[in-house]
Amino acid sequence: MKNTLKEKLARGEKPLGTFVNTGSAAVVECLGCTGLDFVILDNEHSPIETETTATLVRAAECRGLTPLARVREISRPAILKLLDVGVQGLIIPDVRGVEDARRIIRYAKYAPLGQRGFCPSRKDGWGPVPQAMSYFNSQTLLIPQCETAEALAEIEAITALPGVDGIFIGPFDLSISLGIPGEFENPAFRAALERILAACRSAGKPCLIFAGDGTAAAHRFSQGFDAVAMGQDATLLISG
Ligand code: 3PY
Ligand code: MG
Repeated sequence: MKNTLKEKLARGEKPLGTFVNTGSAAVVECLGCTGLDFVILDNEHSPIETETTATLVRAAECRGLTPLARVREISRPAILKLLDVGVQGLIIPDVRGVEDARRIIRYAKYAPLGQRGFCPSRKDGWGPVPQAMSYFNSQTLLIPQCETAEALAEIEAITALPGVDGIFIGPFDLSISLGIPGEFENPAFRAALERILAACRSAGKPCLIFAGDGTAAAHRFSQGFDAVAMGQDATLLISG
């Protein structure tokens, strides 16, 4: 299936999405009716596991939402199972540097970029043989998070890696890791964001970020971020 989020990013369309923590297919389908561009099915900070993710992917697809997933950890099975149920991109938390990024590429991209294992599965209609490998390499958005001081220190090397398709900034964890929890206007935090944006620009890759609400999302777009994940389905329900 074609990755419409990837196309929108390439056209500079500033896509907007949200995290999904409820695990509800009905909620995902309703989000698709709002005109959002993508959802991130959160396998890190919510009870959602791979089996539920497969159901939510179906719900997203039926309403034209691009389904991404945030993986629970950097491991071969965690990454492989999410990709095989048909998510169109992975957000990878807690990256600690360029070696972690290389490991992610190894697990998530087929040869020659990486060493992803192949098996007919939901993503390919349980059909095609490995000739589809280069197609999936091109369609799968692999997006490490920059949310640790260690990743920030190596962000230029991470963004330059072939196989890394963009960076997603986690403001909460990044500020905690920098010793300034929640201080999003602190000069050190602002400088970190500028450094990550500059690294993405020079690698020609999109820079995505989390924002708590619509006002914060508009602010991030005006600062030049390419896509924003605004809140989560649960917070949107509460504020609604
Ligand atoms: C963070 O702010 O740390 C995130 O990962 C956002 O989801
Ligand atoms: Mg985080």
